[in-house]
Amino acid sequence: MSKRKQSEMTVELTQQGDLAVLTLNRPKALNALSFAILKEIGEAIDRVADMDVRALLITGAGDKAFCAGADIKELRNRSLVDQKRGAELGQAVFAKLDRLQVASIALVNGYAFGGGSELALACTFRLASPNAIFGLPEIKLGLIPGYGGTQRLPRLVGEGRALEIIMTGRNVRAEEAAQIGLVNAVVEGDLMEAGTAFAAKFTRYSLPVLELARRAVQRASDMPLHEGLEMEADLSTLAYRTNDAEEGMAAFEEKREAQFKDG
Ligand code: DAK
Repeated sequence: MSKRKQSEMTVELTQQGDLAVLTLNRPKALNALSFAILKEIGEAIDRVADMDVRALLITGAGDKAFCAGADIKELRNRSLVDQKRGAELGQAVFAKLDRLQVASIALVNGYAFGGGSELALACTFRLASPNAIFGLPEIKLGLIPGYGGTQRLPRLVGEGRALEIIMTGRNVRAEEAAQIGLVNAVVEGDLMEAGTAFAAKFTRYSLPVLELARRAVQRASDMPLHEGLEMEADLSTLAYRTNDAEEGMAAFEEKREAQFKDG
């Protein structure tokens, strides 16, 4: 836990039922990511690892923005060494989401620009409100994305689309984001409720087995097919060794609902 008082925190972490909810709470600056906030996000993700939860929801306070990106005011007049460290900090914080034992869902309510889009891209899933607008506008500032956008966007939407979005810096509205696979769904109404319902579609399954599925899929684009298949054989065998696999298959035969125990 940070030494800062909870009241001074710009990142809030709460538990709602079996979900952790991380809220970026700096609405006056459209939840822009200062380096202090990045560190708080990292600390909060570390705390999620110790919580008894089955998924993490990430959202932005206010009705205008998920997150308007890196704090541009902070990016100026820094040495190259500091800039590199800054990029590595953002990358390392967002990469914590990959290693978290539970899946993460970005609830994108409004603008998700630059680092905000990159945070959403680092989540396992993305849900968007109809007014959500994504973009990697770094090129307009004379920059390129530094918190994982050049790596995660092409993996999700393909190289051609990613290059076009990054090199033009254009906005991608919710509807298009869904068409190109940048978001899993556009949802009307309360985004938190939609996120909770989305999580409920998978959180009743075995947590360690869900984690194995995430690992296998996430690493697919990092390796040649034959290596990926080898990894899949290993991870699927690991899943087979769990008590939950035994229970799942027994429940099928006995025509009853499986009672998974996360083991
Ligand atoms: N940083 C700091 N303040 C921001 C901000 C941001 N990214 N976005 C908005 N704000 C602040 C505004 O300055 C304004 O503050 P006040 O002037 O009231 O004090 C307040 O939030 C409300 O914003 P607006 O008045 O502009 O609101 P509008 O509705 O008119 O416009 C907008 C909303 C989202 C279209 C607009 O605010 C906007 O264009 N914001 C900037 C979007 C953006 O360009 N984001 C940054 C992308 S670059 C790195 C390398 C690269 C990067 C990071 C690190 N390293 C090597 C370390 C790049 C990262 C990025 O994210």
